[in-house]
Amino acid sequence: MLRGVVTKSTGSWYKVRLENNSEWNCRITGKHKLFGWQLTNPVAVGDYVMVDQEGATEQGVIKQILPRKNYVVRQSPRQKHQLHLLAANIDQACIITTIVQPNLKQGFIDRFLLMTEPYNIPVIIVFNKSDLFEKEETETYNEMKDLYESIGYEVVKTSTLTEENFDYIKSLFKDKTTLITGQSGVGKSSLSMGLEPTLNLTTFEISDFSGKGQHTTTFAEMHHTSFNANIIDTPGIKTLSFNHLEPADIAHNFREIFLESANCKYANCMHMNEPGCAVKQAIELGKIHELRYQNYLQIIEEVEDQNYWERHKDY
Ligand SMILES: Nc1nc2c(ncn2[C@@H]2O[C@H](COP(=O)(O)OP(=O)(O)OP(=O)(O)O)[C@@H](O)[C@H]2O)c(=O)[nH]1
Ligand SMILES: [Mg+2]
Ligand SMILES: [Zn+2]
Repeated sequence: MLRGVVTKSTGSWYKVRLENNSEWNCRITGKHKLFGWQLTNPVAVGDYVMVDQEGATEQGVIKQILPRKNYVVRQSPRQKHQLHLLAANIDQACIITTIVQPNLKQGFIDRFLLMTEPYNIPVIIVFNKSDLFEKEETETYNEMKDLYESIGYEVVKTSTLTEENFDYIKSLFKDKTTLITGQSGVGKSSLSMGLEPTLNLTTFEISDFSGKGQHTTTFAEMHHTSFNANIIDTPGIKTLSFNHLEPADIAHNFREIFLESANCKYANCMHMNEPGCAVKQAIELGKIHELRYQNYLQIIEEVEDQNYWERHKDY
């Protein structure tokens, strides 16, 4: 058997880069689960695997998935009761977002952070298309930068047209494996290509009508760059739901809310209407941002609704 890393995942076959740098197309057999949940893709980009050659050409079968140091997993958008692995064994994640074209969806940032917090994966939030920023957009950017930096995430703006901060972003990516994520049309593939012009990825004009992306990238793929970075370009995410989580998981993974909750009167405080809630007090004092709390409440509500229907579905 040979050891390699998965560089592309389509859900039915996988590209595996072996230690001698050759790339094989591989399939996998058997059923694979994560915490009893079925996976739409048992192997993720970034997974280390053992493969056996199959046939004479560069084809193989994945026989074993080696233990993961971390992974990013979401509820499958198509199969509600399955999980989808975005990537494994990453050093950091980079959320690409925009203020305009498409409009900022701050809730998406908070939802994405729920997937990286359990493993304390460092996150860089990149605001792309800074060439389109006018006064109002710059103000929004500064507010977002203050908010996310205050809770410990790196925030930087860039533009694939002006190449603002490209050197800095390259220095952040160098010697690391970075998962690039974000909604469709924000410029994930454009940024990967801007940083590494030898890459040849497909990008697409966002539709003028809706301002939405077209979901141009369809499979996750890891690219190695000349400045020794592994960049994982991924398809745009439409929505992120968290059926597989409990309300307490949400409370634990909003970083600043969790920190403050040590001071709540009740150990199991969910920061709704309980007396002596330190989180609500921190919001009033401006220590916790109201937008983060609103997103927290909304996700808790979704998860609770979901759990309710799950428990009662047989009646
Ligand atoms: N004005 C401006 N347009 C940009 C910038 N970066 C990317 N674009 C444009 O945004 C559109 C979408 O870019 P893509 O790189 O395909 O976006 P993506 O995030 O990879 O989209 P999906 O693959 O669908 O998830 C293209 O028309 C790009 O030319 C930027 O910095 N400024
Ligand atoms: Mg793309
Ligand atoms: Zn509380």
